[in-house]
Amino acid sequence: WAGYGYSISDFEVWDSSPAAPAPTLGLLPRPVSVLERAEAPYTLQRGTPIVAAGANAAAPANHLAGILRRSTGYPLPVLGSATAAAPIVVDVGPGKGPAGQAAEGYRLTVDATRVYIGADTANGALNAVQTLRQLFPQWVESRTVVAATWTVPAVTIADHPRFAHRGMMLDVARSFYPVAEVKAYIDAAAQYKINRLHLHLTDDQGWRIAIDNPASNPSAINYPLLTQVSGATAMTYSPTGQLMGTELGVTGFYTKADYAEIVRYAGVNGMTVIPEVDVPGHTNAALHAIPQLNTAGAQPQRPAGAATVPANGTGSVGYSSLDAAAAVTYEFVRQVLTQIAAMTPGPYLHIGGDEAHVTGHADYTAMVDAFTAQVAALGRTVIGWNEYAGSALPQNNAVVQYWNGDRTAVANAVNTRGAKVVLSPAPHTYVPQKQDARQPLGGTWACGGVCGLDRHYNWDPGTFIPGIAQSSVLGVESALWGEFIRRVGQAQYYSFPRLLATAEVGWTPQAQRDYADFRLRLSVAGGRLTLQGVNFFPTADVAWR
Ligand code: TNX
Repeated sequence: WAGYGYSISDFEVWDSSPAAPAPTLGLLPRPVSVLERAEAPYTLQRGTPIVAAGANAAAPANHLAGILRRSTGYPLPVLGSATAAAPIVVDVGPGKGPAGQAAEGYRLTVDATRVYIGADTANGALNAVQTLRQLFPQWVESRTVVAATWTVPAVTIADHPRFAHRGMMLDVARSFYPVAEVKAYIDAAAQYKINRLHLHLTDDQGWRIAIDNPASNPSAINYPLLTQVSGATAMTYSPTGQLMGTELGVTGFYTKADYAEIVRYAGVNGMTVIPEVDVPGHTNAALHAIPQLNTAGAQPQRPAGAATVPANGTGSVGYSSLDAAAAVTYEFVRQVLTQIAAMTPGPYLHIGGDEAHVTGHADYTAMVDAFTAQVAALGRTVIGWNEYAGSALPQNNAVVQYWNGDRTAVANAVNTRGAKVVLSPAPHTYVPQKQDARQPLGGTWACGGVCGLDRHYNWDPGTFIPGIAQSSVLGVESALWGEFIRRVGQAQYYSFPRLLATAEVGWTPQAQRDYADFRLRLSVAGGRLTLQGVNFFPTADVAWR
């Protein structure tokens, strides 16, 4: 056998025992270095405490305790570092993780008497927690208490991610996901070390984030109308013209308190929230809600006598635009970005910029240049879809998210403006594309047919954009567009298991990735996902067991 699960440096301590059938710890994503030792396993006991050593260890230690309590029924108290000889130790501080991997690296060592997690940061320790839970029997994922022997095999793991950005995008604009559903989606993804939650908050069909009236309001815009009017609209048709019948898009919106709760919950799970306000196209919902935006150059034009344009719940794209010539456009976008920045602790604000098909080139550039400058003025890093790559992006302070089209423009933005890149190429990361021909709904444009698990796994983000240094690639992101996807159960059905491919593409060194090996590990994940209630698609590409 081919040294499955081992790194080269481990071979010196590996004896020459005969071939064994497909040994697998089933770890997803595959860690950089795993040494499975032929020793007695660790067994969790009812009386075991978890020790949090270091100020930043409490959160990951509590997260671990929360995961283990649910199925074991053990109390698993989390203690301060006074009792450092305890069997489970979460040790966070400088130099505790693997050398040179301070941001997210971790060590995980298990022997018969002890589980040790060492990391420089809380996020590193959280990554170790997600690995450790996968080493327990699958019943650890049960939502009710199970009588089991809770063993963990003796291992030595040293691990860190290939890319800092391992994201997932949820389109809450076409069809809304209430906070509880977002949390369920976070839970399912966080276990695979997905660490960015990109919320597509606004589009033609709906506006999902509450904005208050500011003290200074030159155009007297009634900002709460955004959600009062356009929180009540959503998709009505699929883009292929199939009537959605009872599955109309879900309406709703996040209050500022809801959004804060999503940010908090994401943070507990190691995820940074990236809010997107899509401008200058994809803005019918804003034009429908706010009369002042309906100036002469805005698209579509409001009917004679009407204050705003009608709601449009179809899936057509590229028909709406803000007006580059109207001062109110810039006042509005600045106010929205300012309020969203104030409730977003993460460093990024996403301004969309995609598919502005009715916006003239000069108008598009004028608006995007202004909006990217507004984000920079708010002290944040702007992200936009790759259509905006040719704009005057803030120097060394912009991210291009590639989905389709011209890769040369992305390379130019990197090489002339110091931009970074997040990769969401449609054939490799778009989950509303069909993953199996039997799926009744789903796009086929990205792959000329099915975009199966293999397409999501077999690509290299490091070489995808020719002519840029790999260090310019922040990472990868799965994109869930919502034209025909309703509720978290369907979202999971389209995302899983392909999101696990993206998770591994973003985490594991290219040279250690292998599709057959991935499918083997994935085959044992189905039981865990089932116990968690994650509605994954049982693709025929995997021999589920
Ligand atoms: C293109 S990808 C869009 C979205 C659609 C998606 C799928 C991108 C930046 N824009 O508006 O939802 O295709 O139809």
